[in-house]
Amino acid sequence: NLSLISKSSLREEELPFCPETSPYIGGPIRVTLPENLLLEEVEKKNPYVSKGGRYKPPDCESTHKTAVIIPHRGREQHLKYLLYYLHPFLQRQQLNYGIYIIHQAGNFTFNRAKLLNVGFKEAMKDEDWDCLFYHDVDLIPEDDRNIYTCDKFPKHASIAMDKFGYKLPYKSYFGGVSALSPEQYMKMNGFPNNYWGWGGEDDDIGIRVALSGMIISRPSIQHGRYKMIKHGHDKGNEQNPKRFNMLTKTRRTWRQDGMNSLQYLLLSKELQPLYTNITVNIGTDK
Ligand code: BGN
Repeated sequence: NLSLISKSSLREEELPFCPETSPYIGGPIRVTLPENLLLEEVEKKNPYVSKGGRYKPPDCESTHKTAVIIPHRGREQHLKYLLYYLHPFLQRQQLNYGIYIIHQAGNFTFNRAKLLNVGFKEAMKDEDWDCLFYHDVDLIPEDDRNIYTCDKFPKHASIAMDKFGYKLPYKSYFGGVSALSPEQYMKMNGFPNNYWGWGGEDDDIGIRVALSGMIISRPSIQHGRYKMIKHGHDKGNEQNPKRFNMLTKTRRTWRQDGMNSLQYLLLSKELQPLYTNITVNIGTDK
C-alpha cells in the first residue's frame, strides 16, 4: 500500500533532531543493588526497548547510534544489575542504541579482547553504528553526564572506579569501559586475539591506540565514575602469565593480530527482550 508507506516515512522525516544536550540528564546516580531483582522487572521498567535490546527516542531523532558490547560468561547476576541501570541511563541520554552480550561458549580460559572483536564484527552486521562501547559486565556508571558517544579519539570512560578510590590506578590504564568509532577501531586493527586469562589485554589496547597514531580521550573525573559490583575470583580466568612478555611485543604484533586475523564460530544470535545474545566459540590458547 503505497500511500501508507509514504505516510510512515513522512512521519520519520518529521521528527525533529534531539537537542545537543538531553534535557533528561540528571547528573549523579545513586547505585544500589536491589535484592531479588528480576529481569522481568527490568523489562517492565523499559517499555520502549524493543527486541534485541534496541531503543530509539520516541519523540526526536537521535544524532547518535551507539552499540554497547558486553563480554561475559556466568555473570548473570552482574548482567541483571547492569541492564537495570544501563537502559534508563542510555535513554536519558536520548541515544539510538543497542546492547550486545557476547557469551564465550565452553569452559576454556576466558578471552575478553577477542570477545570484544566478535562483538564489533557481529554488531556492525546489524547496523551502521557510529560508536561502540566496550563494557565490563560488573561496572555501573554513576553519573549520566558520562555520555555514551564517541570522541575524536578513542575514549577511556571508566577513569574513576570506586575500587581504585575514584581515580586512575595508573596513567595509561585503559580497562573497564572504553569507546571507539568503527574508524578508530579499524585504524588500530581492533583488539588483540591472543590474551587468554586475566590481565594485560587492556594495556595492549592502550598501546595500540598510541601505535596507530592516536591518543586517549577521557571524560572528566567527576563524570567518569563507576561502581564495581563485588565478586570473587572467576574460574577459567586465571592471571595470564604471558602478559608481561606479550606486552613488550605489541609494537611487532598489532598489525598481524586483530580484526584482520579474527576467527570464531558463531553458535547463536538471539534477540532477547533486553539485549542481543551472541554465543560464540572462540577456541582456546594453543
Ligand atoms: C594491571 C593489569 C590490567 C588491569 C589493571 C587493573 C597487567 C599487565 C602488567 C604488565 N595489567 O596491572 O590488565 O586492568 O591492572 O586491575 O597485568
